[in-house]
Amino acid sequence: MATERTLSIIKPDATRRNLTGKINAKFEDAGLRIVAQKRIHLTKAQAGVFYAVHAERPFYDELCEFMASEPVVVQVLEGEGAIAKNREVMGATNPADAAAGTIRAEFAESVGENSVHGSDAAETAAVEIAYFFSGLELVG
Ligand code: YYY
Ligand code: MG
Repeated sequence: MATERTLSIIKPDATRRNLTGKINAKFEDAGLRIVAQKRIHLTKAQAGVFYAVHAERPFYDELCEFMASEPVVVQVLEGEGAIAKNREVMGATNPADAAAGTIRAEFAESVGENSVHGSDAAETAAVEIAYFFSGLELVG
């Protein structure tokens, strides 16, 4: 399997509870390397562009409000099969369905406030990384 990069976001429910370090430890324990990271406070409009794929879904407005409610930590994770590995470490979207030991099982508060985002495919990872980072900020 090839070395990949994926876009991760530690969401407002997790930054609010000061869980950045605990979540980063989960990534590192799984062999994912943080090659870029910054703490930012998204506007609702910026969150809306990021989640544009969900624009027609009933939860879209609430999702964008939530993502702009407090700071987030955006990061690029690198490793063998990083996209799938990160999804595995994150756990299912709904924490009630997330496997034991995953970030969402341990930390997520609800399906909406579920602590982390991770890209779902190589194409989306490339677009999402470029949304937040310039090439110079990726330090592998
Ligand atoms: O990729 P992932 O975050 O696991 O789930 P998506 O289906 O892409 O949905 C993005 C985001 O939207 C999810 O993390 C929470 C929110 N959401 C929601 O609030 N209610 C749903 N029924 C589904 C998703
Ligand atoms: Mg998704």
